Amino acid sequence: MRQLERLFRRRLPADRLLGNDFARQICQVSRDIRRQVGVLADRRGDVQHVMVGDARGIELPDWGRLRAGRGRLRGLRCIHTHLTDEGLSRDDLTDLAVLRLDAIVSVGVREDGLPGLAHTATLAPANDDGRTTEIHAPIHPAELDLDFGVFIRDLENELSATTGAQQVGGAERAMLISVTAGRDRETLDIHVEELTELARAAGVQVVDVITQNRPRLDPKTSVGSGKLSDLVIRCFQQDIDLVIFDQDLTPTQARNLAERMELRVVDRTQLILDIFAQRATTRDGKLQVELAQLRYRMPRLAQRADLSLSRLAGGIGGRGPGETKLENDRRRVRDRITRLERDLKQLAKQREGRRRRRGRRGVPVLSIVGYTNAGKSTLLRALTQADVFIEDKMFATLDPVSRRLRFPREREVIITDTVGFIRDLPGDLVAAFHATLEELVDADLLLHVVDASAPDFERRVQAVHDVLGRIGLGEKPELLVFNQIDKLPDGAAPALERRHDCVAISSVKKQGLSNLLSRAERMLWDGATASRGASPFGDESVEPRRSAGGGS
Ligand SMILES: Nc1nc2c(ncn2[C@@H]2O[C@H](COP(=O)(O)OP(=O)(O)OP(=O)(O)O)[C@@H](O)[C@H]2O)c(=O)[nH]1
Ligand SMILES: [Mg+2]
Repeated sequence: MRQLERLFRRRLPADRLLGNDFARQICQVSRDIRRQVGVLADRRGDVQHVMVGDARGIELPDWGRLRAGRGRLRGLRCIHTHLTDEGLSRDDLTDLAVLRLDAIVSVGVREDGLPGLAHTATLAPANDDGRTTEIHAPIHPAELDLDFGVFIRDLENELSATTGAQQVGGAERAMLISVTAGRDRETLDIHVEELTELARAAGVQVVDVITQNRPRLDPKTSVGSGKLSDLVIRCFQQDIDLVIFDQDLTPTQARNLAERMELRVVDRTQLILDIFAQRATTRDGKLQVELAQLRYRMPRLAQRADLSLSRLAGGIGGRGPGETKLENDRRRVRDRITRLERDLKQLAKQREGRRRRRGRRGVPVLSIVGYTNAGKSTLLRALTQADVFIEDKMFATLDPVSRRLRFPREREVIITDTVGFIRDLPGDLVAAFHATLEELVDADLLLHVVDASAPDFERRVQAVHDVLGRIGLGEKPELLVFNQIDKLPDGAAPALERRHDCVAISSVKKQGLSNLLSRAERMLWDGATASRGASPFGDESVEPRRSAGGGS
């Protein structure tokens, strides 16, 4: 104990990584007690911590949430002994990365208690070969003549040069991670591309994309633990502080990852929720998003009430459901959920009233549905000249918009545009958006808009059908509308029309719209009239019916 305590009073030479006297001293203690011994020393050379491990390992103190500055090292170096002269271990390198140490050094202890070789690693600035650490050649402490003061100043300059240059417009810098259990390459690419689009829609700058194929996802951290320390360093090198997982993370995985990476970690569901939170403008929309966010957070709160919420639950750029509501208190969250549910029920009742009045007037309803970014709002605008928000971003539309549309022969319908769908739409979101989606219940015909230029359009059609099925609308009559045909090569559109029994249009170029209207008209009036021999538009008078060859 006395010898260990004496280590605190030691001062390392400030301009040297490690003096030989010091190496002798920790090696001596280490051999006496047959355990690893280590210190953390600051830039002045003062020993800040003394650590004692066992024969094979040593644990560094837990800094909690204290973080080094952006692109900065922590100003501490770790010097510790290894009872056998095997060099730095994987754990050593992980500590170097996660704790952003100036350097980590292991000194082998010889049988006679004298120091053997010193193995040193430092973090590498971003480089083309994807190297994350610099492993220096092993050298005896007595021969170590590196000027550490100069070395660390240069390293920090290099680090801040690479990170500083990458700073663009203040957008958050993110790494995307897709861990797949036996998915094929093509599916993986599509998933990554979609996640990139989602990130872009959330206003995040994607700096790095990592994919990993594992036979099985790691239940604790999703990615394997070896990969994890690599990821931490890559994030550090590229000044990334947000990690987005394509796979939904369990509360346990999210917590483990946030703790081990010392970074903010979100999954796809959270990302989508965040986009929704940014886009919600109406009272309905805002309440629904908040409800979905809280439901998502609830099990994560329940797990660990004491963990700082900012990292686990915070949205992109800290846009959660408001600071005051981010109470780290399950009961309050539950109360809030109950209130939101009540308010939303109230609003749903009002909407129901509006719908019934509309229904009595006998105006049929055409609802535009489809995958997000397919061009639904563009179609609404092309048909009605409505001034709606259109953007080449996912989930541009959140709140439903309805317009009157005059058909030829003086017939009138109401046409509505609403939130787009996506594959694996999170359950909480479907539940929370029930109020909005139930507008679709009244639809007499669904115009299912498909981006015909998407390579995976068939999967998207399937994803939309899945969501429709989940909200109980799988049997609604549907007209498939293949949009964006202006992007296709000549002759492709007629082929699509034949193969999928759809109408092919371009909302932007306003091609095929009259064809679309006459098909819709036939399905609304003639088709239903033929089957029922009566006016189709009394309340509840339309028999659910899928269009022939709905393409599903
Ligand atoms: N080339 C081409 N682009 C189109 C067409 N229709 C829509 N777009 C573009 O596709 C992008 C998405 O259009 P939106 O109308 O916002 O799509 P949306 O389906 O409403 O999307 P969300 O509301 O985000 O789900 C925009 O950049 C449109 O300009 C089309 O027929 N041709
Ligand atoms: Mg839209």
